[in-house]
Amino acid sequence: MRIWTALVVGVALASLGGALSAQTGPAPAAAPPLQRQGPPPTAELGDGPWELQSQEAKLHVEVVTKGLDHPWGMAFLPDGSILVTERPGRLRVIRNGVLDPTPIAGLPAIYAPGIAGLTDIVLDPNFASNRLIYLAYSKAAPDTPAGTSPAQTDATLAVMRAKWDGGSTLTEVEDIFIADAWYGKPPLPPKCCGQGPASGSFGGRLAIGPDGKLYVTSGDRNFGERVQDPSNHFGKILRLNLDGSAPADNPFVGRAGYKPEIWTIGHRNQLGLTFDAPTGRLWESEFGPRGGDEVNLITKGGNYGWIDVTQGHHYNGEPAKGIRGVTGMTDPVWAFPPSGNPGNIAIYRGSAFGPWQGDLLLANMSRPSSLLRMVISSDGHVIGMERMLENLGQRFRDVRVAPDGSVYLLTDETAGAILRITPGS
Ligand SMILES: [Ca+2]
Repeated sequence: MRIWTALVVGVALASLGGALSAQTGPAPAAAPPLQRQGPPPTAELGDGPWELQSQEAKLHVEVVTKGLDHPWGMAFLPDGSILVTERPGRLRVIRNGVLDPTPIAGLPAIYAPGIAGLTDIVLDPNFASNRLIYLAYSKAAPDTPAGTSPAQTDATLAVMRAKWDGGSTLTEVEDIFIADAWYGKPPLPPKCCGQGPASGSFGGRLAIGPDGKLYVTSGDRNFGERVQDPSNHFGKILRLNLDGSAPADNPFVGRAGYKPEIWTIGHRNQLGLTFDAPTGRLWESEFGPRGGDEVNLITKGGNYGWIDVTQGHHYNGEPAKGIRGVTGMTDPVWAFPPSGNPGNIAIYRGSAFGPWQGDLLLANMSRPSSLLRMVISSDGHVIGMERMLENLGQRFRDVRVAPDGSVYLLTDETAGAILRITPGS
């Protein structure tokens, strides 16, 4: 078994050679030319099922539903149902493998231009008894007059809590946290580096830690100049009590000029976040600028570099101040050359795919994209990589390991799907 495992990792590494050396070699001298043409259309997803051969397992891929609009996050309920968010601002439920055609009512107003909107969902650790759920979303300033265009609106990231009794509407809906990252209403300040619009880069991933705390990714809003300033929530990972307050043992509590909710600093747009229970590690994936997408191991109080340090290129070709190995900054475990377009991540722990134990699965949003399986060494380095499901031609937003060890994917499409992967025969 041990010999077989070593052999398989060797094969995976062989296919990875060029990319691995790019992690330690010098950065390219000049930015590659920026392609400005629109993305190619995504292929329509067939009905499946598909039987696929991957490096270490046969895969049976089936469609659970194709009836979702840009699904973003999902949560498995104790009774086997699945709650799913749709980015435009709807919460859906799948019972016994069937999508309820009626969205669950009771959500607050959601600011949803571009890639903003309703993002992630997690269940309270005591959901079975208290029925509480947490949702991240982007929110317009409360004083915004009705009918104001999104481009004229200040917005930020918020986390709401609600009770869901399994029926048609949420109750006890309240914002437990609103990020101090209001931004978007003109006149906008001048910005460097060819950064994108204020309606992008909200982050919005959630994870509950083994400590029972709520971890929240708060993106840089394409205003990277604010990220290294710890007196705001731009480009941070936050750690909250379940009522939205800051835990007393957060790293910067009581320090002048620091928001007490900050767990880590120096992020751009973190769309993946997951805890690995056996190791206690917190993993994160993050959109960087061109060629600077990252997978990070998150440690308390760390600074992950953005906007000063990146292995990518700024969109206007301006060089970064630092690339890697900068004192005081934590380098990524993995930086994608040239681009990874990472969605959510999951560490595989389950019975269905034995050889994948401890591997990092990453939902990838290139066109066409893949489910990446990254082999992780015991000390937390990437030592192998496999791309799967590229033949389906979809963009993958979310990946989760279900309680039964099967793997669920959300496609980031207008006719968005849930796919379920079980062992093939
Ligand atoms: Ca970084």
